[in-house]
Amino acid sequence: MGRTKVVVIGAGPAGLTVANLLHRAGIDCLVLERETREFIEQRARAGFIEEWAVRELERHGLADGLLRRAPTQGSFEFRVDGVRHQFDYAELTGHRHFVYPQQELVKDLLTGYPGPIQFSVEDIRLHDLATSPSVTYAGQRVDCDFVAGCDGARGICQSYVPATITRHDYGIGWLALLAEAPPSARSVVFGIHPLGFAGHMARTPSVTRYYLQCSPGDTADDWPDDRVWTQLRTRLAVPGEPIIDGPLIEKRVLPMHNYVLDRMSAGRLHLAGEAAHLVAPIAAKGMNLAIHDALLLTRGIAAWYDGDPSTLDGYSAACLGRVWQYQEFSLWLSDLFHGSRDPFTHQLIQARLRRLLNSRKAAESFAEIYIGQHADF
Ligand code: RFL
Repeated sequence: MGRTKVVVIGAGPAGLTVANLLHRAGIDCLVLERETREFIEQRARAGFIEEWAVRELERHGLADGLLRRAPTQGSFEFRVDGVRHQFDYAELTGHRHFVYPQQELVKDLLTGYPGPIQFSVEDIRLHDLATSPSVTYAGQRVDCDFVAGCDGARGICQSYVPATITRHDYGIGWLALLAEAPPSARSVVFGIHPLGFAGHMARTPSVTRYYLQCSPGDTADDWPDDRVWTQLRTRLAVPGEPIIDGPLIEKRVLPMHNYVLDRMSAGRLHLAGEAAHLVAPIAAKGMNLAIHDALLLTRGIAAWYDGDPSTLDGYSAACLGRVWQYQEFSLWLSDLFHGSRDPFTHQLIQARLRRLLNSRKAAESFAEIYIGQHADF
């Protein structure tokens, strides 16, 4: 039996940010992760981090690798009917995205965290969450003041919070691809096409992420490499900008759906990141939200130890405000990306794009949420 102040469950972006921030605040914690260290250091997912999140990580000394190695991007391109429409959100907001593979951030956060962490931990159970929590696993028991439930969409912590879950299913799939090939364009590209959406996002100088809208029931076997590259070349086609192909090192179908719990806390258990809310990667928001939760949670726990429980009491509401903003934006963007198969909605999309591209006010409003706003932490 042992004791620590906070047990953090899950070593993804949410859990590792919480652990690092707690450690820097002088609050002991223990991190328990189901997978091996090698596995989580290789798990490729996100790549686009909003500038406010980077500045917050920087403020806590957690962004050295990111600032040294991540290029920034301040514009993207819509491609519709073979025409490129550039959208310069850095010019509108003064802020840019940092392009940094999620597994690199995870590696940096693991390296920066000098506290205890255990990998390959199975069968975690939580007890007495109302007043004096403890966590058991593999015949061990750890008592603590708080549990930070950061174990993602397939974790166990969510089941301990008696919350109502609201869900949305987009009714489509995205074939998520990673190609060992340099980016084919200088920025993110959103291809809006009657055959379905296609996306292009740089990850590193030699790896590029692509997405293809597909049926939600498709499997990777339905998408042989030839079909992938033909569809990407068709849906992203513009004169003079060829798609550079290469070996596909990831190919999997993501069902596009969202969910949000209406509360993120139960007694001394507080959820953060995808344990509490999932947003499909349409607007590249999930990891940004995980970092946002982690910042708010550690602020609340630090205030509690300083004798102020009210910050932690307001934790759920503070997180869910941004979560719902990003959910709404994701749905708005989904309508823009996925409606072109139908001729009527294709015309509506053209009208929406004209407004976005020709009205500075409409563009500013879009840009503000696309890059995300800084909050006070
Ligand atoms: P994670 O990253 O899933 O981490 C949870 C951790 O908990 C562990 N775990 C357990 N540990 C102990 N006991 C258990 N019972 C456990 N069950 C699970 C897991 O092994 C894991 O290590 O959740 P977290 O920290 O909330 O972070 C969320 C982000 O990973 C996610 O939102 C992003 O990847 C979403 N996302 C993107 N977000 C962005 O902000 N920008 C992007 O550009 C972006 N691109 C993406 C994405 C997600 C994608 N996929 C795969 C859905 C691109 C893709 C393709």
